[in-house]
Amino acid sequence: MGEVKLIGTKQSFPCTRIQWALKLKGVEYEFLEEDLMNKSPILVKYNPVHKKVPVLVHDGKPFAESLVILEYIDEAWKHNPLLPHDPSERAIARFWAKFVDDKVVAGALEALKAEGEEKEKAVKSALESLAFLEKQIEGKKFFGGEEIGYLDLVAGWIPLWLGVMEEIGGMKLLEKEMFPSLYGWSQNFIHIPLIKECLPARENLLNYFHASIQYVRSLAAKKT
Ligand SMILES: N[C@@H](CCC(=O)N[C@@H](CS)C(=O)NCC(=O)O)C(=O)O
Repeated sequence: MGEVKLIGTKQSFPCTRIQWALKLKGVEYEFLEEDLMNKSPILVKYNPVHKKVPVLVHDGKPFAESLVILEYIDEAWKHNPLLPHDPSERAIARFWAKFVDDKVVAGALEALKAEGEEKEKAVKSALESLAFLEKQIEGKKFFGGEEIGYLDLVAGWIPLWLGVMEEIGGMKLLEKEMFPSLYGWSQNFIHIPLIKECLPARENLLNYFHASIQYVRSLAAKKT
């Protein structure tokens, strides 16, 4: 199995994706908590391009970018597969994973940051992206079917992180009436013990997002 270390932070959902994958595979790992305000030499050494978490270090070899790391984990430890077996289904899962990061995460962050008229536009756009995801989970227990799979881990930030973004941003995105399937999935997912045990405390996340949004707004105010 080899030595496995995960460089990350508890508040980061890309890092939580990796913790979930390692736990689903039953892989023992050491969690190296990173201070993103004062990045460690080991983070800079292992992810010199982006200097971001998560970084998975397996037998001394570093891997960055959470979607890439999830695929690595799935190939390095083949039991309890995360991605579907069929090549076309694998490609489709990858497509939606990229959509989650490029459109759903980015859209929710835009809506969180925006103010005034811009907020209305950003919320509308985030809702359009969520509507596409709703279609993907309709009639299914998990995105992966009967078992938790790759796309569930990628979308797994929605139940907790999106709720925190909604609270800080004074907006509602995941409406039960508008997105019944996605809402149902998120309630089910967050209560699975293995999923729950890797989640950060909601209070800590609220403080983290609150501080981040104030910082972003103070930078924007300085520019104007
Ligand atoms: N696309 C990357 C995103 C990683 C990312 O944005 N990590 C954040 C924490 S959630 C980070 O390390 N930020 C530090 C920085 O931007 O300097 C992934 O999926 O791994």
